[in-house]
Amino acid sequence: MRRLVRLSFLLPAALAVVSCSSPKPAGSERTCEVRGEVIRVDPQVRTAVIKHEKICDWMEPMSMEFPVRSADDFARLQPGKKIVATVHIGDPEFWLSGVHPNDAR
Ligand SMILES: [Cu+2]
Repeated sequence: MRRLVRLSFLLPAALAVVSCSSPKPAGSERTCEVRGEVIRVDPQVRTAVIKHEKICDWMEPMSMEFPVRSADDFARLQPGKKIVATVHIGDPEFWLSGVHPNDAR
Protein backbone atom coordinates (compact mmCIF):
# COMPACT_ATOMS: atom_id res chain seq x y z
CA MET A 1 0.00 0.00 0.00
CA ARG A 2 2.77 2.36 0.89
CA ARG A 3 4.43 1.62 -2.42
CA LEU A 4 1.26 2.53 -4.33
CA VAL A 5 1.13 5.89 -2.63
CA ARG A 6 4.69 6.64 -3.70
CA LEU A 7 3.96 5.66 -7.29
CA SER A 8 0.95 7.92 -7.44
CA PHE A 9 3.21 10.79 -6.42
CA LEU A 10 5.81 9.91 -9.00
CA LEU A 11 3.46 9.54 -11.95
CA PRO A 12 2.47 13.21 -12.34
CA ALA A 13 6.15 14.17 -12.06
CA ALA A 14 7.06 11.73 -14.83
CA LEU A 15 4.27 13.08 -17.05
CA ALA A 16 5.44 16.64 -16.45
CA VAL A 17 8.94 15.73 -17.66
CA VAL A 18 7.54 14.17 -20.81
CA SER A 19 5.25 17.08 -21.62
CA CYS A 20 8.02 19.62 -21.02
CA SER A 21 10.45 17.92 -23.32
CA SER A 22 8.18 17.71 -26.37
CA PRO A 23 7.98 21.42 -27.31
CA LYS A 24 11.49 22.43 -28.33
CA PRO A 25 13.19 25.06 -26.18
CA ALA A 26 13.44 28.60 -27.60
CA GLY A 27 17.13 28.12 -28.38
CA SER A 28 16.47 25.31 -30.84
CA GLU A 29 16.40 27.60 -33.88
CA ARG A 30 19.11 26.91 -36.43
CA THR A 31 20.24 28.74 -39.54
CA CYS A 32 21.30 27.67 -43.02
CA GLU A 33 22.53 29.50 -46.08
CA VAL A 34 20.08 30.00 -48.94
CA ARG A 35 21.19 30.61 -52.52
CA GLY A 36 18.68 31.23 -55.22
CA GLU A 37 16.79 33.50 -57.57
CA VAL A 38 13.88 35.68 -56.56
CA ILE A 39 10.78 34.72 -58.54
CA ARG A 40 8.26 37.16 -57.07
CA VAL A 41 7.56 39.13 -53.92
CA ASP A 42 4.41 40.02 -51.99
CA PRO A 43 4.85 43.34 -50.14
CA GLN A 44 1.41 42.98 -48.48
CA VAL A 45 2.56 40.07 -46.35
CA ARG A 46 6.31 40.54 -46.89
CA THR A 47 7.06 37.18 -48.44
CA ALA A 48 9.26 36.23 -51.37
CA VAL A 49 9.09 33.22 -53.65
CA ILE A 50 12.64 32.05 -54.20
CA LYS A 51 13.84 29.31 -56.50
CA HIS A 52 16.48 27.98 -54.17
CA GLU A 53 19.33 25.51 -54.36
CA LYS A 54 19.65 22.74 -51.79
CA ILE A 55 19.48 24.22 -48.27
CA CYS A 56 21.85 22.30 -45.96
CA ASP A 57 20.11 19.08 -44.90
CA TRP A 58 16.78 20.89 -44.60
CA MET A 59 15.49 21.08 -48.17
CA GLU A 60 16.12 19.96 -51.70
CA PRO A 61 16.09 22.53 -54.54
CA MET A 62 12.65 24.02 -55.24
CA SER A 63 10.66 27.23 -55.56
CA MET A 64 8.93 28.26 -52.37
CA GLU A 65 7.72 31.21 -50.35
CA PHE A 66 9.81 32.66 -47.53
CA PRO A 67 8.56 35.15 -44.94
CA VAL A 68 10.97 38.08 -44.50
CA ARG A 69 10.87 39.87 -41.16
CA SER A 70 13.09 42.87 -41.91
CA ALA A 71 11.96 45.60 -44.30
CA ASP A 72 15.59 46.20 -45.30
CA ASP A 73 16.05 42.56 -46.24
CA PHE A 74 12.76 42.60 -48.11
CA ALA A 75 13.82 45.67 -50.13
CA ARG A 76 16.85 43.72 -51.40
CA LEU A 77 14.62 40.99 -52.84
CA GLN A 78 13.64 41.88 -56.39
CA PRO A 79 12.29 39.47 -59.00
CA GLY A 80 15.06 38.16 -61.25
CA LYS A 81 17.82 38.89 -58.71
CA LYS A 82 20.15 36.18 -57.52
CA ILE A 83 20.65 36.31 -53.79
CA VAL A 84 22.37 34.71 -50.85
CA ALA A 85 20.57 34.83 -47.52
CA THR A 86 20.17 33.09 -44.20
CA VAL A 87 17.12 31.05 -43.36
CA HIS A 88 16.22 30.79 -39.69
CA ILE A 89 14.63 27.43 -39.10
CA GLY A 90 12.45 27.56 -36.02
CA ASP A 91 9.64 25.29 -35.03
CA PRO A 92 7.26 25.71 -36.76
CA GLU A 93 8.19 29.08 -38.28
CA PHE A 94 11.03 29.87 -40.63
CA TRP A 95 12.09 33.18 -42.16
CA LEU A 96 14.84 34.88 -44.14
CA SER A 97 17.42 37.41 -43.04
CA GLY A 98 20.83 38.66 -44.18
CA VAL A 99 19.83 39.08 -47.82
CA HIS A 100 22.71 39.95 -50.16
CA PRO A 101 23.02 39.98 -53.93
CA ASN A 102 24.86 36.93 -55.24
CA ASP A 103 27.25 38.45 -57.74
CA ALA A 104 29.30 35.31 -58.20
CA ARG A 105 28.76 33.78 -61.67
CU1 LIG B 1 12.22 24.80 -50.21
